[in-house]
Amino acid sequence: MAKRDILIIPDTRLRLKSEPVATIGKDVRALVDDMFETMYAAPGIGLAAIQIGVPWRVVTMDLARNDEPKAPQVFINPEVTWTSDDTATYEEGCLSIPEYYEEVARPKSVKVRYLDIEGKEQEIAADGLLATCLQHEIDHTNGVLFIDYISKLKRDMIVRKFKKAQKRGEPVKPLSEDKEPSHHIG
Ligand code: K1U
Ligand code: ZN
Repeated sequence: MAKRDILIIPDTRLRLKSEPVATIGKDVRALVDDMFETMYAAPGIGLAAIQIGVPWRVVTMDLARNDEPKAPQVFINPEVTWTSDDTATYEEGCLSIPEYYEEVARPKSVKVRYLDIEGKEQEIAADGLLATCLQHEIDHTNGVLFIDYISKLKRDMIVRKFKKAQKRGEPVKPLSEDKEPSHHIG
């Protein structure tokens, strides 16, 4: 098991459409182990393989609270098969866009078909945080980021800040700590 580096925007690999997994062998199981180690260390509640640079349709997740036992979940080739008409808004974060949180409205309930780690086809009906997190992670497998659902003005501002920080080799400060008036977003 190894903790891997998480890609940060504007890394163009985050915009790739990941490939379906054909066979769940040793390589996929090793990838899943590395994804859990990386996700728990971050810490995060979900991770898509492309976030560690692997363009395969593999997602890990653990929505257990700190006071609950670990509840690791793996979704291979996950596909949304149904979405509710009603939406729910959740303040989302992303390990590839550290320190930024924005409210995103998505279908409140979804059904997702996927393969489990044994290669068995499963379908899950999800709502609440599970539905939000599944949609966020499936978006990653399609090269979509949660900032694609916010205004272009805010998105451009965020991407610009990360590009600037990357050039300077600096970490990015949360927008709330950024005192330059021209960077205010609201
Ligand atoms: O995919 C990712 O970038 C992981 C992301 C998942 C996610 C969070 C919120 C809404 C939708 C999807 C994260 O895990 S961000 C970190 C986070 O939410 C968190 C971290 C530690 C404890 C609790 C939450
Ligand atoms: Zn994310």
